[in-house]
Amino acid sequence: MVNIEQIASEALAKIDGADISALEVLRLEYLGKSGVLTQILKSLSQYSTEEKKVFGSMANKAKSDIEKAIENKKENLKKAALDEKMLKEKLDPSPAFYFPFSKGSLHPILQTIDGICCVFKSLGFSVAEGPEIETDWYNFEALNIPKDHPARDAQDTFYLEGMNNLLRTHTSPGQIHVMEKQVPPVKVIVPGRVYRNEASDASHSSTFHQIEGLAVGENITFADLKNVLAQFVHKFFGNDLDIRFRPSYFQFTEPSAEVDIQCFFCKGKGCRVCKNSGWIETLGCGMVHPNVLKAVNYDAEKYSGYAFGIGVERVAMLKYGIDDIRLFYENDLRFLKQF
Ligand code: 2U9
Repeated sequence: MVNIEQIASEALAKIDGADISALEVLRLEYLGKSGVLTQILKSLSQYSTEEKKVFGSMANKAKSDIEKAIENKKENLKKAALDEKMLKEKLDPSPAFYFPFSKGSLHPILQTIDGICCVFKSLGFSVAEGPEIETDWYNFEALNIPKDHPARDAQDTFYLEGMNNLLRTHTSPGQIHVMEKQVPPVKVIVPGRVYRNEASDASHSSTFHQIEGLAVGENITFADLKNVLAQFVHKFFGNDLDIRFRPSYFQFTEPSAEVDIQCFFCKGKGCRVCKNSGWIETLGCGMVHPNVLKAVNYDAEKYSGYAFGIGVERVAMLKYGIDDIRLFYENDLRFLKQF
């Protein structure tokens, strides 16, 4: 009888060093129809019962050891091949690898709105939004701009069917909605898109953006307004800049003022940006007109408040040195990619 144990150990050594195609050859050599072990098992019939028992169990063990070794080796080879492939192709499962487009960015107007809102939030204001289509009452009447008043000329807008609905000319109606729902104290800013019926040029557009602020409560004075606007200017434009208030006129505030900040390009010396005045006109403000408080059923004897309005495009143009407002709305990627 051949040495079955030796045959098995030779087979296991060959299996250990084989590649995937050599494994199949070895399987046929040992376990195939005319394979070494198949022949041994077939030849058992010529032996005595006692010998059959001994050789039979040795041959069956060798057969099962070789089968298992071939299966294990096959699995190991497959895993090693996959590892090598991953390493070669440098598979990177991060999204950037599978998404080969460049990242976009927020529009400069939105970036400016976010920056301004962030400062006012740090000063205790909450942020609210209102609809762009308003009624005549919310956009004009409640803000002390009655029908046929000449102040409506400066805020001509786009009227919808029936003339009662219109595109809002300022975000102030947003504050009216807030006051209707809330008792004082109120401290809110309303950012958003507004509309005016006017021809566009380098500094005017029929669609633009505002951020308006409002604080109403007991004992609120012009000093509170000056304080909050000075803090805004210092936090947003620069710590060392002077501000000045000039008397002005708005229907919804009394008294009213325009706020100039010292030119941040020339620090007040005079340059092309500030037209040699040393000052840049930046926002409007005032104490809320009692008629506005009455329109939302607030007690105008008990409560007072201040309000202010900021033109977002104007701030963005100053901040980024943009000289034509129309660039914001053309969606030209050569312009937008700079932000
Ligand atoms: C309520 C009452 C009063 C908001 C105010 C201004 C002054 C102002 C302009 C700035 C640049 C408009 O975009 S702009 O052209 N705004 O000067 N806005 S006071 O006053 C309010 C708001 C809401 C209930």
